[in-house]
Amino acid sequence: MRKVVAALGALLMISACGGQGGGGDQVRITLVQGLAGEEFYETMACGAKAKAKELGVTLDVQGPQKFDPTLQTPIVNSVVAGKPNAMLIAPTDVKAMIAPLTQAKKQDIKIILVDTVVEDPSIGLSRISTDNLKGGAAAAKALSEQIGGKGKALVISTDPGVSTVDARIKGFEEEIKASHPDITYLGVQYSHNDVGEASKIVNAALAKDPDLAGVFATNLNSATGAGSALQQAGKLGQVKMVGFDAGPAQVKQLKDGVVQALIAQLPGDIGAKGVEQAVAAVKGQQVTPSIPTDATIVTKENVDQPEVQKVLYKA
Ligand code: T6T
Repeated sequence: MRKVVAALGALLMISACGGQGGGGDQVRITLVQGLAGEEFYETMACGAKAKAKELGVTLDVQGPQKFDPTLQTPIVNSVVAGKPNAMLIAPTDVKAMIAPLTQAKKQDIKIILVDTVVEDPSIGLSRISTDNLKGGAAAAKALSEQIGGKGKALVISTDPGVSTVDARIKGFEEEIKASHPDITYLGVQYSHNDVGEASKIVNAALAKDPDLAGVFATNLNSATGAGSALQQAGKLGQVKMVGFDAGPAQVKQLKDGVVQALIAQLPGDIGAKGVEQAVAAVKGQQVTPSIPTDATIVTKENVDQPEVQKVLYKA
């Protein structure tokens, strides 16, 4: 019975954003997510599927169970073996994913980078992502505003070597250094994209620095874990938080006063634009090397506005 319910759940998830993209069988594209089942990448998959359907191409979506290059590499290898015309991928590490993607390139699979990138700029005909450096700076400004421009601030990220969150940290640090002299920056700690680990980091930070004023969490899981630690420690109000991403758990934390600002990306647009670029590359048409997508600062005050509701991630 449980199996039937699980199978039904899987079917419902697929139909929630219009089913697998498809129709024509001329162009075959695979999207390799950074992490399967996570709201950012599922919203990206929805955007990609809708665009694939519109353009009459076939889209298959795969992703690892953890944001981890050792799990993403075998997926890329098996996608390459199936020889799709194009691959949209969010590489989980700037270095480790270069070798498997080089193999894909050698097979003439058109590679489009969605969200994250690798250090080798020759990989990826097009790169579509948020301006994460700018997003990190925006997070610093928002956090500074919340803590009155002074006090101790901590950053919680996933792992070094992930291009997006590394850029967010850089943007945050540069902004604090340049314009917020009374903020004491405590540095960055890594949660390995694990909610429980992010909570532990915040608990330890509170024990060491009971006067902690602010936290910037660079992505979904870091923010979920950091926020629940602040809530459980009874620190709401004293410690202010800004988080990247806007999944259902983050929006709840915003409404509950756990986090004061969210930076919402446009994962659906990233997926859709990725498919457009992939199709153009396969058809030998002009491809745009770099496409920045927008980010929106979501607060308790604007979260219910219709244009802000549109940028919140799908469950
Ligand atoms: O923040 C997104 C994504 O942009 C990043 O590359 C990895 O984490 C997320 O998927 C959210 O968890």
